[in-house]
Amino acid sequence: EQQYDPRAVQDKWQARWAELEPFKAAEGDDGRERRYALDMFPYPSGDLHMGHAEAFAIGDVPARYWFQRGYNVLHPIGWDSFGLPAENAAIKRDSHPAEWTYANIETQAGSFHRYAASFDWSRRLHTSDPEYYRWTQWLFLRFYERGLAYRKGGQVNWCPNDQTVLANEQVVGGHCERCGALVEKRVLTQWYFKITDYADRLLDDMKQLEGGWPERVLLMQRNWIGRSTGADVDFVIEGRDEPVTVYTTRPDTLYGATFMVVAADAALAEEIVAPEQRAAFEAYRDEVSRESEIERLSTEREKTGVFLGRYAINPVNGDRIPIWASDYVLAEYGHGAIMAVPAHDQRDLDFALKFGLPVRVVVETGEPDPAETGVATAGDGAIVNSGPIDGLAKADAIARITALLADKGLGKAAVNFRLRDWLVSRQRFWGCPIPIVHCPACGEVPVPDDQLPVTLPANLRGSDLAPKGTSPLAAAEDWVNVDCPKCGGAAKRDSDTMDTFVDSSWYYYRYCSPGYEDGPFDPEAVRRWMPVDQYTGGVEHAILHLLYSRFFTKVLYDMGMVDFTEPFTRLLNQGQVILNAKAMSKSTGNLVDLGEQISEYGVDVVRLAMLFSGPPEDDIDWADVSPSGMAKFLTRVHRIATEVASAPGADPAGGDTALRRVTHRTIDEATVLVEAHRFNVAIARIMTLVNAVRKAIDSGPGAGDPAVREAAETITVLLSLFAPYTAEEAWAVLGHQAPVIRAGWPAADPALLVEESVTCVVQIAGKVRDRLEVSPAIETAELERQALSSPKVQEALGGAEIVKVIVRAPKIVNIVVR
Ligand code: ANZ
Ligand code: ZN
Repeated sequence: EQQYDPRAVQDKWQARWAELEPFKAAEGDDGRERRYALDMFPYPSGDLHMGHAEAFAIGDVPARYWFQRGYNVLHPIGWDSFGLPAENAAIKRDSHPAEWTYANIETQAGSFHRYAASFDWSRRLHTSDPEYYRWTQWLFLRFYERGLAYRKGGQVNWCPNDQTVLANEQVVGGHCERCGALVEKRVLTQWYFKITDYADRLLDDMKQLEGGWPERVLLMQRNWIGRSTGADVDFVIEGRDEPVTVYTTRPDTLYGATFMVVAADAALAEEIVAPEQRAAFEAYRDEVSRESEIERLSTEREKTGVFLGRYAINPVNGDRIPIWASDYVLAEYGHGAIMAVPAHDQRDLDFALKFGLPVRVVVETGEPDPAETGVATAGDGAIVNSGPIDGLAKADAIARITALLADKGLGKAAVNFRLRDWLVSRQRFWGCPIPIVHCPACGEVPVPDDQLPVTLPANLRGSDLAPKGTSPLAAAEDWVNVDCPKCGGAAKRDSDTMDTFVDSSWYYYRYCSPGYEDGPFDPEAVRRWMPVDQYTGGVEHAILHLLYSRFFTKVLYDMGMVDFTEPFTRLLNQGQVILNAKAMSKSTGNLVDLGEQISEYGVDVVRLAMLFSGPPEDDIDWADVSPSGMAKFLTRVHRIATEVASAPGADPAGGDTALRRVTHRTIDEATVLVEAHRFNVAIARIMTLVNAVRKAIDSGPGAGDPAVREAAETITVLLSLFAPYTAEEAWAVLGHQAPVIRAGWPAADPALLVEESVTCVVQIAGKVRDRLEVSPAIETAELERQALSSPKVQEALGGAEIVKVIVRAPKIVNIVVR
């Protein structure tokens, strides 16, 4: 007998699929149910690695399951092909970023084919293609018209290594998300998308995602948006006409406000500082400008600050309180100034104790005096030392004081968000050009739609692209100088490019109607396919990409272009592939090479090992997986198919009922498990069925038994989701002409799902009239129904009047007649 080698069958089936195109989505409506399975599209950095292999194996299962069920499935692929690595490679190799990018895309596409990904290749897109980014620019202009894309000057995050600005979302722990450099602050004029206009809806619409998205992703988004409720309170400043507004979540503690703190880098501090304190203030402010936001918000660090030499009046008790500047208050949050309540806020207390400022308790929590212990009391308790609100509990006190302030015109209820507008301009070359022209006479002028796309110049390469702090496009004279679209005068193109997260915020719409010429997508096609039923990708996108995509979708909804408000119904975040507990990443290198694994074991073994190792959300330690165990399993499956195929035909009426029960229970459970994304358990069930078949062949009715064939075919179809090449091969061995992808999904026979049965005796007036085979778990009402509808019972009753039915499930039914 020949040994089964999973590698030997790959090319044959690959060619067959290429010919049949079984993964092509059907246009139009053919009456079938539709499903959209989406994988986060890759960045073309070199060839596919183990992380891709895992993510795409996981994403392939629901898609193949839906194909198998006969649904019309959209399972597309494309590339997120703008971005810095291409540009850095081009600088190093003295080439154009497109060369590196498109070469890598071809390599990855070849690997995806080999890896048996069930993609509809006809919808392939690349975000760096002019026919794609034409529509990214078109969307930018629609945002611009709606006031959702705007330019403003201000402090921004600057990566000194990549020489470009970064969005807040791209700063992780004070470092550049991409290169790890310590992020600096710079004051620059940049483009922003007004995502803050959508903060409430981004939060509220999460209700639609509960149950479909991982709880932790929803939590991360909720925290990132960071809605807080409280009040704005106006403080009069001595010697200044305008009062200063502070935002507080605890207006109930207003009587305990003993000083005020202004962000050291806020314009207000600069404006109000008294002359004698100016030198000290400026020295301090310069220090602060070098700190990261993380450092500033740290509760561990010793507090620093400087007195501004000015006083404010507490609006409820008239106290004259000093105004300080410090780094622990952020210029960009709330109003950039706070009322400090040291007794009940730890940071305020640390500051008060450091600088000898008064501490006044206004909530009686029963805890020791904060001024003594250095621990602020944040618990609930009755309000004290607070005039008209004394004795009230927190919620009542907040309501009361807010109303009082509102009456006097000194404040109002307020909501604040942590979310900031999305900084979208980048000073780099390999991105989507911003379609705006700056004209000395007309100002910002949008490039007319019929002049899109504004394409990148092809003649810049190598050192032309080296980071210099301004976009390399600004130096491309023949590109940047244009006539103003409005007045025809000499003008300049905006030379920044868009954050690549703009490109990826809408690619899944383009898949619905690739090549559509009249807009970014055909609204009809989007109505048919969207929202995405299943989105698979890494949890590293829990905030950035998913939040931006949700934002885009809401804007498209407001533009009347789509009729739903959330793009992704269900989200699955796969774990990482690690080795000996070390993550494989850019810094540690790819510890296991995907290409080598595939050459050694074959695609099916690698896929199966990935999927069998644990729940898809968990990390896979490649040191713990057993490719050889998977190879043995596939060999067993193949051997069963061979034996069944060559067995002499047996009596078709025969059939091992015990085996049939196992088969149908496996179908039933595998269906539920696949839908619940418990792929590893589904595979374990298939393995159990394989064992049962082996036993039936060796020491049961033998390979010719119809129940054995049924089981072998079931194994093959179920396995096609996880090890598609082997499944096709086994299916052909079993004698089928059409591929297994066309075999449909098996249906479990409910009669065979009954665990085991017990005999129930049905008596009429004490005499046994029938015996029923029922499930041991049968419910009383169902058993009564079955007993009464039994023909034998009906006959014995012969029209007699039933007085009572006594049911002792599952064993006895007693019918009392008159
Ligand atoms: C007085 C107070 C008393 C406060 C108390 C808290 C506790 P969230 O929940 O994050 O919105 N705050 C306001 N603006 C700030 C800024 N720009 N930088 C740093 N801190 C700021 O936090 C709101 C609370 O954080 C506000 O409520 C304010 O301190 C502070 F027992 O006001 B609170
Ligand atoms: Zn002009």
